[in-house]
Amino acid sequence: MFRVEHITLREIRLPLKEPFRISSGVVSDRRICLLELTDADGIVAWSECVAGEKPNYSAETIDTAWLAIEAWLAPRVFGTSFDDALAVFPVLDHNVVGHQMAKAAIEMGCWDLAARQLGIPLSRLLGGTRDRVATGISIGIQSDPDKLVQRARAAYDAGYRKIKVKIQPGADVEYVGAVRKALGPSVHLMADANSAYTLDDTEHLAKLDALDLIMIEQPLGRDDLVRHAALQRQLTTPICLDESITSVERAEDMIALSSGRIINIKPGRVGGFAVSKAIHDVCELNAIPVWCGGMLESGIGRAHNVALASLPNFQLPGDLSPSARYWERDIVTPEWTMDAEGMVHVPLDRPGIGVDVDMDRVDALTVRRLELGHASAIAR
Ligand code: OSB
Ligand code: MG
Repeated sequence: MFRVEHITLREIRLPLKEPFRISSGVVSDRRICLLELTDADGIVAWSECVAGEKPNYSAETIDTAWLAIEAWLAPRVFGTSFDDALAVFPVLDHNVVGHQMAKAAIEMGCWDLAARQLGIPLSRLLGGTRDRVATGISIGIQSDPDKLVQRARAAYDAGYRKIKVKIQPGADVEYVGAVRKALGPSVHLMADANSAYTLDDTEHLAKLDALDLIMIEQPLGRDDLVRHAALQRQLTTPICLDESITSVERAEDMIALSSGRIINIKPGRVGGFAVSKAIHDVCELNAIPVWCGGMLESGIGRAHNVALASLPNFQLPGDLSPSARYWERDIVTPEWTMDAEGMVHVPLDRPGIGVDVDMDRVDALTVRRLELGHASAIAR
């Protein structure tokens, strides 16, 4: 049983080491919303809202999430006693359409709170069984194939167990082909289009089949489950859905329609851990492998993703790069690292997310802050 008494919302700005370009946009300075949740006993938990600055990946942005949390979502949890963390999502979801990333931020913070209260690692509260999780890298769109090959080679040498290359029309078959040629046939290679194509591109996308990719992620639009099914019938490469899967029902639809054969689970995209676990379970029943995606998280969001990726059906390497891939310095200690085998270790030696938040650094990076609590919820 737990009760959230207070949430401090903060926005920090964290500059990426280098801009990250995908087909729908580019980001260089990450605007990140952090939640610090406190319960009645003074236990403090953390979470991160993964919404970006612009609505290019989904309809949400950090500003819409901030509003949703302040106005509609946080007031629902204050003063409510929850039997367990699974009970939080239905309360946030009832009669609030969308805003999955805002819901997830609160919900995942509640999971950390529950784990800390029980004195167990977040991974284990979620049902995780692994001690280490395999890591892949997601490489943004580069100016030419040679640059991409350089990046991919460096990642392969560093030990990454999967190399994902962002693609868009004009930077696809030739680019990925150059990487396949340079790194050889055994490297686990994939491409992510972030919805950059339509069914008119079927013939062109089918050229990727010759490159023996482990999957192609989200080639078509987020609402295009039927069209993805048509495309999948024309490809030997498995389609993996990302943007399209926003709920358990969408995962079931993908399976029923054969719109794809793999799912990238991002807890932020689906409203948090309860839904992530349900998607994990439905996929396991249907022999659909899943892996944990990333949204350029800070060390706090990464902690949540690593905990989720320790569940059994996370069979493929996740987008869980170490801190140093993104930031000069992360906001947690220890920072996230990867061993020479491309594995990230699941922190199992302490309760909750398993890393400490560097408060001095967070304070220094904070550009806005809002205190939300039980009293203000009643006043509203
Ligand atoms: O499609 O997976 C994606 C980042 C921002 C928005 C969408 C995506 C991504 C990534 C980043 O691929 C993966 C990472 O966090 O390393
Ligand atoms: Mg993706």
